[in-house]
Amino acid sequence: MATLFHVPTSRSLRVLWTLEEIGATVEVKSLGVRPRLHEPEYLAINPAGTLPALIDGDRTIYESLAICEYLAARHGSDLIVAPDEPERPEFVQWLLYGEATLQTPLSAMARVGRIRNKTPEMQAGIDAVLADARHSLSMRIKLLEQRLDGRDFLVAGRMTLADISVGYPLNTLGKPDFASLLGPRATAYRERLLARPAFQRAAAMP
Ligand SMILES: N[C@@H](CCC(=O)N[C@@H](CS)C(=O)NCC(=O)O)C(=O)O
Repeated sequence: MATLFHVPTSRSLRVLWTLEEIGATVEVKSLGVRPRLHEPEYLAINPAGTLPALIDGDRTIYESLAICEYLAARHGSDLIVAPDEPERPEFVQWLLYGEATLQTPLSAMARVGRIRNKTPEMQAGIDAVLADARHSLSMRIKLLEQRLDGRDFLVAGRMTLADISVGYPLNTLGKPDFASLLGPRATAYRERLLARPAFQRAAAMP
């Protein structure tokens, strides 16, 4: 059985959510802490120190969405929009949008938020990064808001990995600081995704 390396609230949530949607299981190894600096055993598996990683036999996969795609394909799941379906290009676009475009300003905010022992000059720089990231995020959410006009899901009229990809940063956007960035469609979409039993079960994994 494949093994997933997981930290609650990390991007391994996407993988657990995918598994719950499919009704499939893997062995889950919960590391409990940020592994990058503290877990030599994990660094031997993934020298980049990022989560998640999946080991399946002699294969290791590191990117959360590559792992989701790998597992969904192996189970023949319609969470993947197949190459011969009309909305395949939109599927790939939104699959990448969740990580490469929506998540990046959030990651920048989290990264500068971890800086300790700040001087006033550093704080001014951090505030500038935070303001810039927030502005990017607000612009990037506008495209999502537009896409959701008349749609319950992002592509193909059904739940796909694109929704799981975008659902991960949307989950973070529940914090009060961010509520004003989401328009009415993105707010309702976020609530629909997070209410899915598969998401609820995945998010409850320790
Ligand atoms: N694009 C990668 C990003 C992986 C990533 O940055 N994961 C975070 C946790 S959500 C992490 O491991 N951060 C630790 C670090 O930045 O060193 C993916 O989707 O798997």
